[in-house]
Amino acid sequence: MQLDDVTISRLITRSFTESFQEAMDIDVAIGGAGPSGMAAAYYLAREGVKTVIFERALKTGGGMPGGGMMFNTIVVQESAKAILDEFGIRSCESETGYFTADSVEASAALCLKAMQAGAKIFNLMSIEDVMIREDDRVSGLVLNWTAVHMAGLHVDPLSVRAKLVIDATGHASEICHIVVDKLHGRLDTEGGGIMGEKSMWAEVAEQRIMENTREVYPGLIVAGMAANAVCGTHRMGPIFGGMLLSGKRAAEVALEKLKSRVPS
Ligand code: 48F
Repeated sequence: MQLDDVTISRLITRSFTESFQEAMDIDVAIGGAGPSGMAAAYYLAREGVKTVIFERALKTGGGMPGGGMMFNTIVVQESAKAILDEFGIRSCESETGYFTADSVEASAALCLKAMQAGAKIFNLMSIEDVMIREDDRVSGLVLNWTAVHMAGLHVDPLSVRAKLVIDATGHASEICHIVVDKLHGRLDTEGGGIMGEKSMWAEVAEQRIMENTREVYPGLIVAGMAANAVCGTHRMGPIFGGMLLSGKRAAEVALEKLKSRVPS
């Protein structure tokens, strides 16, 4: 069989368009394919929830592949070891009782498992706005190509509708920022706004992340480092148990909300 360049191009554009159309009306839209977003996607998709991640970068993994200061190893505490095992991520127990894992393997496993559970990831797309309707709840995302942003082009975006949105955009907590900056929305945080992350303190940061992982605005759940940044808690650096546990927790919160939601 002769390889035809145009057939290849047709297949790519048709397959992409079909998947993107599928992604336009979904249960949960997740901003960011870092560890917390991909863990959340896995736990949602395996329950049959239509879940899509929109990721700005070319590659998935967020801050995980970089390990600590480019030493590409992550540390995970005992409480999250079961999640490493569930994703098939090999780890080594150290004499301190912490586990180490290869940060590249961990990122790849999170991505593969989330997708094989049924989640879809669109890379190279940036969330630039949220969709809000009369009930004043986040009901979708507004997207554009990252390349459009990088080139500073004036190109209008496209929208996707979602029953729930998870902000897993990391330190920048970009979706929460949109809600506060554009809509002057009051978040469920101590001061009603984005409290801002505090300096590195793994012990406190990893403890608080679970209570910080919650719905902070109608229709908007916050996960991972964004949860700590929004709630004014410390950062934790290259320990990743909290990211995995927070992703799982965000999925549980979303599942509860979806169950109690009145069908529209
Ligand atoms: O930063 P990131 O890895 O977030 P996370 O899941 O994990 C945090 C850790 O990596 C580390 C840490 C923990 O130990 O402190 O930093 O909370 O992944 C966030 C992803 O979101 C993407 C970004 O490219 C990254 O891959 N992202 C950020 N803003 C947007 C976005 C946006 N507006 N649209 C789409 N993707």
